[in-house]
Amino acid sequence: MKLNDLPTFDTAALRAKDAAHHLHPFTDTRSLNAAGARVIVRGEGVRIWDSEGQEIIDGMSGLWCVNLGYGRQDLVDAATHQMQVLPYYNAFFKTTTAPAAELSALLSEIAPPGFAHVFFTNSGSEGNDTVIRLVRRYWDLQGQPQRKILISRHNAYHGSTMAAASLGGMSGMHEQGDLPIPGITHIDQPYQLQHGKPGESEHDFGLRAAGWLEAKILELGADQVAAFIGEPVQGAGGVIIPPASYWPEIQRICDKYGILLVSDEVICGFGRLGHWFGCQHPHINTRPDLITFAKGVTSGYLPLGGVLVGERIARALIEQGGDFNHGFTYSGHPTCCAVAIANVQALRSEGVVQRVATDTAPYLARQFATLADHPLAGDAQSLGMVAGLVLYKNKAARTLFDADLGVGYRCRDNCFKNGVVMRAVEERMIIAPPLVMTHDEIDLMIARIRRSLDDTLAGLRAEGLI
Ligand code: PXG
Repeated sequence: MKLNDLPTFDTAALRAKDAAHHLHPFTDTRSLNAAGARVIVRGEGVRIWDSEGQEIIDGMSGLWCVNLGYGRQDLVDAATHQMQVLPYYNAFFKTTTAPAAELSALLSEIAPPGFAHVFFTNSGSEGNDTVIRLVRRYWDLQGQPQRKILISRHNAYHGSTMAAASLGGMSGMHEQGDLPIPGITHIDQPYQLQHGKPGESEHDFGLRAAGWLEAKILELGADQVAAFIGEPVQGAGGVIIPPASYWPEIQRICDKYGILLVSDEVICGFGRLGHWFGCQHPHINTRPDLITFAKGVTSGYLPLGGVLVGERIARALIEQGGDFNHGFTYSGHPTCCAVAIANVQALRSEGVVQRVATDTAPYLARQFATLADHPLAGDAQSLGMVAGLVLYKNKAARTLFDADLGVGYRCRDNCFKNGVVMRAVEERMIIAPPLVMTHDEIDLMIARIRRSLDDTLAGLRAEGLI
């Protein structure tokens, strides 16, 4: 469909309906309604368009998920075909469907060695709820039912259900709803800007940050601890890329105390870091027992998530476990699985994951790093197709703006105005563009980000804030 073929949208009427009836996620409804929501009506490649015709480069792949970009007819065809043949059937009572069986096998082909099984959910949040069920069931079956505690990190994001939000370390979420639920505790994140000591090398900081896990295990008693969960690179927390020394040390500590390691790959999976899973990136290099996935498994075209279950847990569950009393109506939804198959096949046959590693991500890294010469920006870093920088009030002195000024939000709004989606997370500005972005599109995206930094700086100067 061409843009010109689209129906016209009555933006004011849509905004009014949205304001009157739609409660948005993670949103202050009153201030959103005062401004009015932007209505997104179309996507093609790495671009989206709003109802007023503005073209915008989607630097966030929707919400870290549209890995293949928009407008993929093969994914549409896969969904259409499956909906015509069998839109839905369940996997509960001795039945399966062709897409669920095929996708299970395909995932075990692309997963790291030892991952022969998958449990399907609809979302990453449900995936992480499933992780808790699997981990506790595993230790029950091992005759160690007291091993209940999961250790996570402050400022982690693991989802929005009660359990996933508890696993996450977002204080704003914990404050609303008496979270975390019992049996979940947090250590500090490996964010050197926040926790580094003067003069400390990145390497040493990474080892010290991993050491917080060992200290927590010793504090709780190793025989009480079931698992450690982390995102290879924290996404929603602001693209926090840990030092290379961090994850291997976390792995060593988990091994030492026999604690399960869970890699939450809802963002880092399906090629985002240039490998099928983030744990395979040499910078991360872990051997998890469970891998949570969602988002990129379908490039966001339909909702699907799940948990890849490593050998030791799968064997216990299958050989000793009997019924596993857990599942969702839409676990293994055939239409979602059909789209996932088409998506994985395209990522593979078009060499997208490989190209990210050898070409697209290195190019993005070089171009993104140039932003650090802007007076407002520093620490511009990326890993694979995620990148983040820090907005500094005074870069030389490494001082940050007062949070009340909302400088990140000003910058984000300027980005939208200039035709690029970039997210603000406190002092950090972040992107996670589609994996299929070309060099020219990267150049254009970086130019628009630079212009937005200029506009933000000009605005701060005009108000006498800098
Ligand atoms: N784990 C990770 C690492 C995630 O990034 C989830 C779990 C939960 O997935 P579902 O499918 O339940 O949303 C996520 C989701 C943001 C933002 O502001 C990020 C996510 C979701 C919503 C907002 O960056 N990530």
